[in-house]
Amino acid sequence: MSDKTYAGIPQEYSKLENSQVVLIPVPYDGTSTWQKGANKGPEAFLEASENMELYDIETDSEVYKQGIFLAETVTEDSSPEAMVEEVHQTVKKYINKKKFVTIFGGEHSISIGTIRAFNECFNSLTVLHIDAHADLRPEYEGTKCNHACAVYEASQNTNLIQVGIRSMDAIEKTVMDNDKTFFAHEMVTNEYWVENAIDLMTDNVFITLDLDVFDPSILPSTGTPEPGGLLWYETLDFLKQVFKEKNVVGFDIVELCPNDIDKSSDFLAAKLYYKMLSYKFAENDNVDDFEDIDDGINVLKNNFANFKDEDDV
Ligand SMILES: [Mn+2]
Repeated sequence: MSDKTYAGIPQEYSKLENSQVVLIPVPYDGTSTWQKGANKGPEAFLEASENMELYDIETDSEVYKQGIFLAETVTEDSSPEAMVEEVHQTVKKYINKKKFVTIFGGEHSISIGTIRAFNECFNSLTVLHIDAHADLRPEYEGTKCNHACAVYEASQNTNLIQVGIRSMDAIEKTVMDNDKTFFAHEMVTNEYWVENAIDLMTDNVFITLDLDVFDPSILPSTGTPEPGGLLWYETLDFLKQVFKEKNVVGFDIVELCPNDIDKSSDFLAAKLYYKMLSYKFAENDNVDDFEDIDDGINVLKNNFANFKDEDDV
């Protein structure tokens, strides 16, 4: 066991028993079709996190004090199916310990396992899929566990809402629910897309965020960059609103494909992760945006209000 902690936080905030948050690295890159390198994502993300300020100005909080446990890395890569099953079981293990579980990839196929675990543990789950790509193929290159199929299963058995989409195959139209899809080219002119998307969500929300949803001008280090993506503050405003109005039960962030020359994407990913935790556990009700939010502990209790008992699973 290494004594490495998330972001170099003190040991007292990094032990499992003291931690509300669990972070599971999954450096899997077995099915990517173009640029390889998402296997190096978790390492680059963790390195950038160590060089980040741990006080969040906006929420006036230090969310690491809720405790963030860096779990063992999921290394299973003998097949896409075996990897998905290992992710599924690992995530479920920590959800059942009543932790707020977060996962950092790796390519997007890992989310088939993360979503399966959350969907088994929480009632009426909404999956908020934030991505440039629709990822709705039932099967691709001989497997249902390809990154191009990341949310097909979720489209069949959860309330799937897709945001930022700007690349897909015609065949995916047969699976896609247009009423629950927010295309990037429409979001540009629809000032109500945030409210519209939130109105479609049930209370329990799992977020799967593919970093290629961001515009390549602010996040170039990803396997399949697409022009016309989201920018930093509009994304944060949306996420903040979702965390405020819904019971976000966990999230994953995928497809960081780092390179040696430009580290800015690694830092964006690190900051994004920390921002999402800060929104989840925001305690300071002096901040206007959070005046309706209970303190962090109540938020977490609420998190499990709709938790299925293990016997129900
Ligand atoms: Mn994508």
